[in-house]
Amino acid sequence: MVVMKPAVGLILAVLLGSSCGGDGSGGGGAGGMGGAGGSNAIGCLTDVRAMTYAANMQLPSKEGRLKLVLESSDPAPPIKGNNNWMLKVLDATGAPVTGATLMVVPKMPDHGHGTSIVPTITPMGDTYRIGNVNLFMAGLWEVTISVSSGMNSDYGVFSFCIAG
Ligand SMILES: [Cu+2]
Repeated sequence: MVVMKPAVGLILAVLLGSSCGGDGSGGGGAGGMGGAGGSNAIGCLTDVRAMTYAANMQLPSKEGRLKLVLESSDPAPPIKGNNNWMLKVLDATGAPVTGATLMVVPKMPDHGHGTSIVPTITPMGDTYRIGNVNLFMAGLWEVTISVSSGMNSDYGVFSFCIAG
């Protein structure tokens, strides 16, 4: 049983300043964090990589050993900013996998950056609470969830188009 220590980075400004310039779709560039009223064009609305959020959405892991069940997102669907997810992990027989070590890494594949805020993992019975899923800008995010538990080690990627 491993409980990861909450580790919240506060250097988001550094990240914002150094990355994120690549897509050319927005006029705002790196300063966009505070601009809640901005009218960023969301280029991912019809992106085939983006999944449609639904409570209890299921994702087979890459090697097919596990199933990741996103029971809920708060807020729902995921928004620009901090999100808290409830995730259940099922094994090949459909039984909940408890006591696993999870690693959750959000990234924007088209911008080549992640986030300095490390999501927190809190086991809650059969479910894991993933706090601080910090999707800090509009666009396509890929959230890789790696699970290791005994013999099972696998991962899945949830992809969402985050509105501005
Ligand atoms: Cu970005």
